[in-house]
Amino acid sequence: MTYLRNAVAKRVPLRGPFVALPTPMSVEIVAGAKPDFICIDTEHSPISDGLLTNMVRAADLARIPALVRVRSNLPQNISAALDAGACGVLVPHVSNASEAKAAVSAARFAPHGTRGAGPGRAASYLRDIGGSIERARKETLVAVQLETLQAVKNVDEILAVEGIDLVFIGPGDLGVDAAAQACIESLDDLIERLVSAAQAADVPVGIFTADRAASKRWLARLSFVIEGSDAQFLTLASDAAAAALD
Ligand code: 3PY
Repeated sequence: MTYLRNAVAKRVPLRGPFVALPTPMSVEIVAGAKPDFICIDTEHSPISDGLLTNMVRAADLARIPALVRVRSNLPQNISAALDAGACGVLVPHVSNASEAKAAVSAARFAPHGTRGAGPGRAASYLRDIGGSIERARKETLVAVQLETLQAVKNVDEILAVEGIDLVFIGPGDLGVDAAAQACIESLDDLIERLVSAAQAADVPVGIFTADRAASKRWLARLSFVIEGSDAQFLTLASDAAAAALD
């Protein structure tokens, strides 16, 4: 059976949006367009853990894999997403090997990590603890987000961390960090360095873009793109509707 981690490993081209609006309705609306996956964004939204569970439930009903961008690289954020039934986590702001190892450890059960075996939704509430652990060992996707100059500097050591399924480039934050540190290298060059390093290490690599044309270009080179967000789609549609009334 194909599951998201497997598709990422096989470099199947995958595209899907962030879902940041804190409601399962938004998952249902976005899922109706049949993306390959959605990424529920708890880093930049007021999505509580309880609400997150209902959003994952809505994605399950629509048969769309739900990845969760966790609030931060803390074990409790990572296990909350996975215990809710997410198929994987995207961990923001990973800048060196020890942060990457911490993300992998929190997301994987022993012997590959330290995730606690909570009999929550992912384990059918006590009915399937063993089965859910076996499934998680096979299917849980661990993606780390590279979005700082430190991550560019340390990319090879991050790529060497065992258990990382995907490195994901955040051009927005990388651009902010580069500007703040008066980096003389262009954002495009920094991104290219990350892409080349990941490809040389044979680790799947993805990127965020809010632009459809850029998304098509990236999908021709990388196999994983997060395209915009539900909030962005609503903004664009609201502005277009307002302009049509002018
Ligand atoms: C970035 O571009 O930095 C992101 O985090 C995408 O949301």
